Amino acid sequence: MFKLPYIPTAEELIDNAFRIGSREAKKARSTRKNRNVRLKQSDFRRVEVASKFIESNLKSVVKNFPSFNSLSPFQQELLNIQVDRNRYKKSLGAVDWCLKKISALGRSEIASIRRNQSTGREFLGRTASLIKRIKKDLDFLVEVKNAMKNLPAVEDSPTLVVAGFPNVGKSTFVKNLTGSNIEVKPYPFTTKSIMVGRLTIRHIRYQIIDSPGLLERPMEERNKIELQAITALKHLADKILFLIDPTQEVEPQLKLLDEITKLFKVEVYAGINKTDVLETNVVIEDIEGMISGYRVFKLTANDTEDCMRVFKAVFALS
Ligand SMILES: Nc1nc2c(ncn2[C@@H]2O[C@H](COP(=O)(O)OP(=O)(O)O)[C@@H](O)[C@H]2O)c(=O)[nH]1
Ligand SMILES: [Mg+2]
Repeated sequence: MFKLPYIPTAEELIDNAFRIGSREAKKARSTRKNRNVRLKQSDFRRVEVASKFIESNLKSVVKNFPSFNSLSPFQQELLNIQVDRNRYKKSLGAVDWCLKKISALGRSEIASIRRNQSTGREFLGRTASLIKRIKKDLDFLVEVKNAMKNLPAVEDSPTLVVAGFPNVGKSTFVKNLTGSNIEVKPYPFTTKSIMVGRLTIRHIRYQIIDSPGLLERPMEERNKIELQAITALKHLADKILFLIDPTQEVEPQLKLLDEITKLFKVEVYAGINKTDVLETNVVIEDIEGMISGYRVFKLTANDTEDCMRVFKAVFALS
């Protein structure tokens, strides 16, 4: 989705710059000119090559890193849950500061070498300590990069977000409909981030989003994983399918259903899942009675045809 620059570690940058500098310095020493000229040439090349190398590596980080503002509002919010946006800006600023410092230092050292006032040895030590000062920033940018790489690629197409408590069958539903390799596990909180599946019906592409499970609790107590689900609901959902697992405690699930309906201004459908494991219809009828304001589907997410029936009904495709 993004082309992200390579981010060297501080050690790597120092090591490589010095290695390339000393290789070029050695080359300059092996000419036939007289000794003083050769030494000066060698000192000159070491500083020139090392500073250019550092400059171009750090420039690539600063120039090629996508700015926060170039991301979609959904991506910005999702990224902001994982990495602090101000720290991200600060880190890029620090890298820019360092590259300018080293570039200026390189230029002044080169001038001193030309005037026989320096051998350029000091340059290496000062450069290393400048780079060490941005070590944490470079490490942090690697974190940002990884978070960016894992941002889901979403399209501007009709989107159903599947929501509900953990372990109610959300991933099973999305996986069976879209064939995506979403993880389904018999324990809660398997889905840790937003997963997008796609489905084409009559030449229209639909997105179905598997969101991490939510629990019924105040927004300020929600963890990072839950906040991602909220973000997906807020930015992406055209419709929400709220799955209910009748084999778990039902009341908190219905509370969450109401909360979600109030929070997001899109149509919310209720799906009573796992109907295959219920021995009687009593529980289902009870639940239906409690959510009479909703359009309710009964389904078995394990059954692909059942999932398709519900999906088509949600988008009024018969
Ligand atoms: N019997 C039965 N089990 C189901 C059904 N849907 C999901 N499951 C099982 O419930 C567990 C949790 O499913 P999963 O899709 O990971 O739930 P999620 O946490 O909401 O994504 C898994 O063991 C699924 O196989 C269903 O319709 N019937
Ligand atoms: Mg899941």
